[in-house]
Amino acid sequence: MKEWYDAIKEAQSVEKLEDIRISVFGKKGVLADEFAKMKSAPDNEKSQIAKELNTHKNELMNEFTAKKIILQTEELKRAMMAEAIDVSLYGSQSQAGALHPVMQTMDRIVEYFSSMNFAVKTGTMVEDDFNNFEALNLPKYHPARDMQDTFYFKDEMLLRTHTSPVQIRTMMSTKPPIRMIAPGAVFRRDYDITHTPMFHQVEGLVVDEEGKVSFANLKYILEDFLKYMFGDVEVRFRPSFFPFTEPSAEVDISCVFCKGQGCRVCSQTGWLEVLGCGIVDPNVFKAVKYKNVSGYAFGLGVERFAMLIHQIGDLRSLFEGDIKLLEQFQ
Ligand code: 2U9
Repeated sequence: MKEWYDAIKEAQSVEKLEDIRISVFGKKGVLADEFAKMKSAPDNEKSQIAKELNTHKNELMNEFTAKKIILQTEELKRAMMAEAIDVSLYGSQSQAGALHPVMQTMDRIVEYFSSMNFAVKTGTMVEDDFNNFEALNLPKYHPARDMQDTFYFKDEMLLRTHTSPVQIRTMMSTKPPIRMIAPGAVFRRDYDITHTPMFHQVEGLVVDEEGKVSFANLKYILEDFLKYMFGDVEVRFRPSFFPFTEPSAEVDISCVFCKGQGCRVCSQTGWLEVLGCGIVDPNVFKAVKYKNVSGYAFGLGVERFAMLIHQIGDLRSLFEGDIKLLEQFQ
């Protein structure tokens, strides 16, 4: 029997102890075996053997119970240590997101025009030929359509090349006066360091009774807006052409990098082109059945503004999802 006392004493785990219990106390265990053997012992020895076996049975059971408590306590302690949480450790950090620099710029532009009482209107990115081209004095086969090649669906549906369809739809559904901007994503078949197939525009339109809206009004608001966006810059208007405005102008600011002295960014001219604008062409009003009105309109590319504000060299870098670049503008 001694070896079983030793076995219990030396058991290292509850599992091992359980094996020992089965070997000693089980139906086919050592004690059962010894009691069976006793039956064939001489009668006068039986009671002595039974007494000894019962003593072993009780003592082994005591040893077993005590050892089991010790092993269970140790195992519990080990498990608790393994699961312990070090509250002094840093947690896994989740990074707070931020608005993309293009959206930050867009918000600032919208903020200016909202403060000047312009309503903010949006539309759909998939448009039809009439609202995107025809109504804007860009009939089929007009050469100016080449500059706004886009992605076409069937049934004359396409990805809008500018946000102008929002102004067309607004005029088709509301009477003048109109004072609105249309911010949003637009699409063109373009790809180089200053053009991406998707970019963002903010366009503006003001329409009122004939004679109430002038180029002077347009000039005032755009100069004020550009000073709001870029600080103390010079602003100049250059005659230009757009199918939907007549007369038309392109608007430049003095170069924000060299203060007009001439540098690589402004191609030594001292000026940066930032906007297009003009007096709304009568053909546009004809298309939306507006009579006896006049209006001005303007358009700008938000990415170009973001690049000039943040001094970003390659437009495409804004769309690469590069966290290191984006983190700089939080
Ligand atoms: C209506 C009538 C007229 C919107 C205008 C521009 C001039 C212009 C460019 C700026 C940079 C496009 O994103 S860009 O490449 N836009 O120069 N946009 S006038 O004229 C309108 C719009 C709607 C009904």
